Amino acid sequence: MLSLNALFSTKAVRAFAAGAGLSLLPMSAGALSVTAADLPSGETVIVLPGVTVTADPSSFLHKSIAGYDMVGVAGGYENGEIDLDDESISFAFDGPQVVTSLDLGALFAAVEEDDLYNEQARVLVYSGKDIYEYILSVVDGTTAVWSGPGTVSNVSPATFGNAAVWSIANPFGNLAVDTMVLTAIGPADPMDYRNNDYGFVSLSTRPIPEPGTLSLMGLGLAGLAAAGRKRK
Ligand SMILES: [Ca+2]
Ligand SMILES: [Ca+2]
Repeated sequence: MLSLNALFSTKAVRAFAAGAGLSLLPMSAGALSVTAADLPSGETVIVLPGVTVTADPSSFLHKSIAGYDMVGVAGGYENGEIDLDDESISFAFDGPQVVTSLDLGALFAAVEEDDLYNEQARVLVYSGKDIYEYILSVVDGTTAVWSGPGTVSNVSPATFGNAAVWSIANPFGNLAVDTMVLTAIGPADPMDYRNNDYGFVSLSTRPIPEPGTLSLMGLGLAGLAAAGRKRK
């Protein structure tokens, strides 16, 4: 069976909707893709199509490790990473999105990059009035655990000389995400303040049809069905 999105994007539905003078504007938000390259060093707020990205409390700063470009926050305990000095990078979507992938880097296994422990990343998600917390925990050089739905895979090993990049597919399931915030979580040893710092590599999303769109789509599908019957 076709998903709603697949149905909605079929040419027939669009053609019918256009013919009936129905607006498909909410789809114009479309799927989003953000990479570190979209967030230049020195900037604090970047407005991209469909999403506004903010670095706090200072500016974006890039870091290149083993050929992987990632972006964190300038200053704090570790330049160019999101660290425990109350740093964050937030993604505020113009309309709710389902996040389909999230890639994070510089999350190393214990003792590989001066960290005493396997690093962790903390991701907060705002959905309507609810706030959810998710944690990515490195287990070893090529294994990590994600506390949410979806699956995490290793892109670059979490060992010295590599970039410790992890890719999480469908990290929040079908949750309608208004805002996603990348933050650091306290380390097991408060003295090891550089533990659990990391960088943003990329994300991608797909839009959630708004209620108005769904009802329009219902009209469109009904019309399509009717048109189909007439042709027979
Ligand atoms: Ca920092
Ligand atoms: Ca790190």
